[in-house]
Amino acid sequence: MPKNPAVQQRTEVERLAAARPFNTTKAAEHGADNAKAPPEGDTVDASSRLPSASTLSEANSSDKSGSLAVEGLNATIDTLDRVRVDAAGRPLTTNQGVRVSDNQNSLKNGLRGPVLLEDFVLREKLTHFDHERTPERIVHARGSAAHGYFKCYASQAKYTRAAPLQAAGKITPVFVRFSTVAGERGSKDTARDVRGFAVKFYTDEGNWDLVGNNIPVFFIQDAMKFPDLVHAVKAEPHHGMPQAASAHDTFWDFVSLMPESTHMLMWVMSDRAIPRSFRTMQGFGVHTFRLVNAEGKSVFCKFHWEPLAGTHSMVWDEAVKVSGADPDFHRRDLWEAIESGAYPEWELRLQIFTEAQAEQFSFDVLDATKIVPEELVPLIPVGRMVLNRNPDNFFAETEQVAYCTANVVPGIDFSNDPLLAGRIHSYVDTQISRLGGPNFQELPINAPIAQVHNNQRDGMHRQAIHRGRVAYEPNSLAGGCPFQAGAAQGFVTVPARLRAEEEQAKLRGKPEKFADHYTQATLFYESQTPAEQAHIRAAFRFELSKLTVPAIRERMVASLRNVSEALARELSGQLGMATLPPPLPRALATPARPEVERSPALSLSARPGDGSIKARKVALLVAPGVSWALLAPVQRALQEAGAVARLVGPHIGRLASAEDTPIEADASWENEPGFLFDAVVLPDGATAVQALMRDADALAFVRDTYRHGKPLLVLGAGAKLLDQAGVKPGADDPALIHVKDSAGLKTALGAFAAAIAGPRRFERESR
Ligand code: HDE
Repeated sequence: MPKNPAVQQRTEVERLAAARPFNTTKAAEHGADNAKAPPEGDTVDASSRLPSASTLSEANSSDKSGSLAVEGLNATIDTLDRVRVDAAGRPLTTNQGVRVSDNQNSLKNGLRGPVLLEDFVLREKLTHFDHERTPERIVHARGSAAHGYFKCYASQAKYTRAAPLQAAGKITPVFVRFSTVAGERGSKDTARDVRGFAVKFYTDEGNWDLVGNNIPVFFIQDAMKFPDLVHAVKAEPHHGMPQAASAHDTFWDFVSLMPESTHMLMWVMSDRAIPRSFRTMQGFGVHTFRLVNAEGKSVFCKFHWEPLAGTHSMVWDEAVKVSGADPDFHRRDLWEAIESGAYPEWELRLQIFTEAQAEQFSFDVLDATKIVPEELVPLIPVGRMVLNRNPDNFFAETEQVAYCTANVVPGIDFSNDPLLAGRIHSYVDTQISRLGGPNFQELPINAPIAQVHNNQRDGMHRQAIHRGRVAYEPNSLAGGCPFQAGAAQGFVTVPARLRAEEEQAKLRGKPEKFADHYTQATLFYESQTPAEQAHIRAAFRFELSKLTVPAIRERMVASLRNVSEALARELSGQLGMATLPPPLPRALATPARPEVERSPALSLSARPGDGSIKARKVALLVAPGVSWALLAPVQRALQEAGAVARLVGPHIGRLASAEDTPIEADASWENEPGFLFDAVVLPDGATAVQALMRDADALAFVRDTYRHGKPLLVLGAGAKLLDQAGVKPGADDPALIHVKDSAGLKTALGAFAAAIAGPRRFERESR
């Protein structure tokens, strides 16, 4: 007679429970020493799998239930292959898997009769469609993302036990989302705004999210002010305008009353806020974090992402025009670069300093409106990140990905930055409403690749099907599992101390050094090149000129007098202010003496990039009669260097060249105007040049390219176009390259490529 399984289960359950007569780790829950090094949980091995089963029927498998749970395995964290769907060769079905015979017509009572409520196919399709949108992110609504990996250069174990930094060559998968902040999900890419730079590392020890920006400081110092900041910068609530723009009263009203935002304002008014591409932005963790090694020793750390392609931005006129012609400009650029195999890359660099060093700094490292100048604490390169795969589905991945500053792994810890503390709360909270409940971590894009086992259960859209009846700890009925990992394996918070006695009280306030609002704003402005400074002034002028309340404008100019007298004076003149207002009173009468008064690293020009022109877009203007003999080798050379070389003509399609070779224009200046390209080639061929000279749009193409500081390669008679477009070149312009015939082509192409990879010629703006 086989044993009755129910009786056997009861017996084994009793044995397992009895094996744990008391909670052996209970005592270790108390006292300061235990608090720093919690023990591993107590476990008991079960003699079989029977005691932990939910049901005695678990071995009865089917196509849906599958077979027994594999011991210790959590299938919800498998690769995304598990949920990838490919309908090739498959018939259309309902969500219940029922094949749909007719996807064209509703079920009706007769051909001309009323539609029947019984039509479950129609109702399922419409119901699902009605709910296709989830609420958009309250900030950073518009974004684009890609998969990739992070590869460690060398072990950083002396600083941190974080899994991605443990060994040379170690690879960790990542999913990175770039975003604008203020605009809605359908807004434009090239708005003046800070960009989000959020990296999810799927490490062996759980997910680590480094949710940063492309600017290393922030507007505010305490999370308490975040809703105010966002309400001020988003479209004004009465009429819902302006979209994706800070140039309006409420934003400047708020920031001019919050002088701690001044440093960030300098960055946001600089070209950093109108990047050429996500690929050409730096990224920053912004806050001071901690790295913790296996001995529990910690250091402070700031995270920096350095783009291999260098830092490049747009000019304002270009950004405005691009936003109309291609609101998806950055999204398209990232997508196309990856599709073409030009994988964007960044190097991760760390600024590491001790608590003792931090105390000596003239600024507070817990203040997110301050940087740690690179000249004070150098950057250590620790690895590189490559984005090498576009998502399969924008919604399932880019939209549903949920980043959270609370997602850290052993080896990474927080500082006491009060802005960071608010973020640790806010991200989970917002995902719960945006993604409909507490189980958003189980969405495939959010699930870690590390095992997940805990006693959290139920809630909307639960995916995991837990075996057994135990959902609590301590337990004896599941042999104590899942058990507390303990200090050796688990995440242990650094037992950081508060130093000063007066800090050890419940209070609301800011440290004294937080009151220095202007020193680093001045450092940033003074560290820019003259062209960058001119752009900052122009941005302030534009934004402040949009205000309808003169008092706010005056308050802001008064505040800027504390940054740079020259900046404030020039602005007041350009804004038609009768007098220069007195400087805004400073919160800190005598600011601390800064360690660094000029930081060349803060200029975009400090990072020219690796010289590559991969995925850069070049327009080769064409018209009937164009000299193909000279143009064809240019196109070939650009393509060989990885650039996208497009023939842009008066219309798309076939045109005859001077040599009578038919050529195919793949764009027209109507559907892809000049400002969408990184550089332009003006062709040779008398008839073509004559035609181009008579075409106002072709001339605007040339003018914009020149004025936006971009390279032009001028072939033969194409030079006449410059004149006709009203371009008056300066004497020394390395980005304006002339070639008469094929003899000089090779050298010219070299110079052209260098100019495309290099900086813009800003001096042309004033010509
Ligand atoms: Fe965020 N932020 N934030 N933020 N943030 C969000 O989370 C918040 C801050 C950043 O691509 C929200 O999922 C508070 C600084 C990025 O999905 C929300 C505070 C930095 C992204 C939120 C800040 C950031 C967000 C909205 C002040 C740079 C987009 C949707 C205490 C270091 C991530 C969401 C993505 C998104 C709250 C300040 C970066 C509401 C309360 C500083 C890159 O939770």
